[in-house]
Amino acid sequence: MAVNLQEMRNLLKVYFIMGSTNCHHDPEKVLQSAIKGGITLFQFREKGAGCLHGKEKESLAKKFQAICKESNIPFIVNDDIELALKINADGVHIGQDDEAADVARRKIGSKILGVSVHSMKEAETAIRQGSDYLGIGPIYPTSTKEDAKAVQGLTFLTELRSADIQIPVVGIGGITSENTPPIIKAGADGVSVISAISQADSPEKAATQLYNAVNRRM
Ligand code: 3NM
Repeated sequence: MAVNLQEMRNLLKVYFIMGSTNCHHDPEKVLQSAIKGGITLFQFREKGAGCLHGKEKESLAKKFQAICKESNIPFIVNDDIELALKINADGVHIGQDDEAADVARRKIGSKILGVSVHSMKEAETAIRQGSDYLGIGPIYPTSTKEDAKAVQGLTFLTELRSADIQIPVVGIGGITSENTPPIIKAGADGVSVISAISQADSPEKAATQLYNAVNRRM
């Protein structure tokens, strides 16, 4: 799935990330509800205590992928390039501790490639090596990612846009619809969330509120 710059920007608006450990309810129902509410992209991120491995992980990935396919929501796999290739996902997202972006790019061809970056140097490398978008965080405090780096607020995002780096960018970490507007104002194309949707009483409503916040309708 090759995407152009504008398509990528639109896909990042409400980027929902989830694995089996992130929700209290049936994860498939949570994903369906989030899609109804207006998420624009989905990432399967199976991490943390009690997460699934092997066949079980692949089986859940395929269930999520089928749900996304029904609604034309691209399906991204976190870290696990082999799984992404095996099930023909639409893309992968990698961090700095994973394979280098150029290696990932060679493996996945024209699929979507996202990279988490925390400095100008990392951003420039990720761009040179062929990433389609950058993830920047944690913008706000988060308890969802155990090994999250220090909260960076909007400093790095602002620096990146001041340097006229135009690659599509999504903010991540502790984001809710209430604290979304400054992130968009600082130049992000969208927001990436786990708990704001996966732990919401109504994932549908939470996704709609995020969509409205990104599009400055609140
Ligand atoms: N990556 P929540 S923060 C997966 O800073 C992830 O790179 C981060 O979860 C980073 O929306 C994070 O519940 C967790 O805060 C996001």
